[in-house]
Amino acid sequence: MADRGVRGEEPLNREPKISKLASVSITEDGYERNHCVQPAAEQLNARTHSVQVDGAVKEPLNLSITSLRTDFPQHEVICALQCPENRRHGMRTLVKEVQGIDWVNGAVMNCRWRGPLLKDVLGKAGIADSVEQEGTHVAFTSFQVKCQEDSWYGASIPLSRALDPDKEVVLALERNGKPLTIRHGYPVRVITPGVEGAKSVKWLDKITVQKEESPNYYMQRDYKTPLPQAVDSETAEKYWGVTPPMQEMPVNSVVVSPRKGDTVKRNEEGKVVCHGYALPSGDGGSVVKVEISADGGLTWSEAALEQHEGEGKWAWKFWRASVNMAPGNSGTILSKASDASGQTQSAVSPWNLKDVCYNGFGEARDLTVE
Ligand SMILES: Nc1nc2c(c(=O)[nH]1)N[C@H]1C(S)=C(S)[C@@H](COP(=O)(O)O)O[C@H]1N2
Ligand SMILES: [Mo]
Repeated sequence: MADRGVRGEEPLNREPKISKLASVSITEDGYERNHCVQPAAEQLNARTHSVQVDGAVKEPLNLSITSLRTDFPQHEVICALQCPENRRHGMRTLVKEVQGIDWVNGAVMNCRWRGPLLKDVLGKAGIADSVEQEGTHVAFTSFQVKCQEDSWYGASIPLSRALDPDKEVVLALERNGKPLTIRHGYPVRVITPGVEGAKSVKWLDKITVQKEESPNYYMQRDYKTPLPQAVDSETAEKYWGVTPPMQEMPVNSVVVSPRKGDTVKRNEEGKVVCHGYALPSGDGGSVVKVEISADGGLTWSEAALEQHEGEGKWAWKFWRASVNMAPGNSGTILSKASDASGQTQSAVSPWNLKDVCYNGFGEARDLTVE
C-alpha cells in the first residue's frame, strides 16, 4: 500500500504517520523536505568532502569532515527541526486556500544533533575587522544538486545568531548518535535550533560571511510570510523584496490522538484521554503550559507535560490530558501551548499566501464520543 505521507517522490517530500512520529521523544523516522532531487550516494564522500569558509573572514578555510570532527569541540543539541509548512492543511481547510504541498502535522522531527558549533568554526576563520555584526549575515550553500527554482540551494541567518553560543547553531555530522544519512544531509548539514527548517542547509559546501542575505530563491521568494495583500503569485511579486525572510518559529501544538473523525470511548469518569506534541517559539524557551478545550475554546484545562532527559529549550514536549466530553458525534478537542516567553496560540493564525507558520489551536474535530 502506498505510504499516505509521501507528498512527492521527486523531489522527496514525506511526513511520517503522526502516531508513529510522536510515539518517542527522540524521533528516528523524520520528515523529508526537498527542493531538489537528493544527491546520489556516489556523489558524496565524507573522506573527500570539504566545507569552504569565506567572505568577510580573516582567513578563508577549507575544512575536511575529519577536521570538523577533530579540530573543534563537538556540541550536542536536542531540537525540533520543523518545516514552517507543517500544519498547512489547517490553514487551507480552516481559513482559506494557499499555495504548496498539503502537509498535515508531521513535517517536524525532534532529534539529537552533534558536530562543531558554527561559532567555533567562524572563530577559527576570524571575522574581518571591518564587519559590523548588525546587518551582516552568514550564508550556507549547497551546490550538490540543482533545485526546482534555482540552480543551487542556500539560506542565511544573521551573524549575531551564528556567533551566539546560546543559539547553539551546529554543523551537524551526526543525528541521534549516527553519521547523517544522505536524506538528512550527509556528510554535514547546518542545524539552527529554533529557526525554521529551510535555513538548516543539507549537503553543506560553503559558509560565507556577507553583507547581504542569501540571494537564493528559497530565501528571497519562499519561506517568507507575505502580506495578506499578496493574494496570488502575481501580486506577491511586489511584496517579496519588502518581506523579511522567516527565521524563528512560533509556539505551536498538535493533537496527535484522537484524530479527526475518530470514535472515542469515555472512561469511568466520563472523560476522553488525548495527547499530542507542543513546540516552543524560536528563542522563547521551553513550552511551559498546554491547555485543552472540549467546548470550542470557552473553557480550558491544563494538560500534563512530559519531561525527557537532556532536552533543552529547543525540544518539543509531549502533553497528555483527559477532558470531559458529552456523548455525541460532533466532538472537538482543541490544544493551546504557551512557552516561557509568554507566546501562545490563537484560534487560527492570519492567512498568508504561502501559508508558512500555521499555528492556530491544535485540533481533533468530528469526534464521535461514546
Ligand atoms: N540542500 C538543501 N538543504 C535543505 C533543503 C533542500 O531542499 N536542499 N530543504 C530545506 C527545508 S525547506 C527543510 S524544512 C529541511 C528539511 O530537512 P530534512 O529533509 O532533513 O527533514 O531541510 C532544509 N535544507
Ligand atoms: Mo521547509
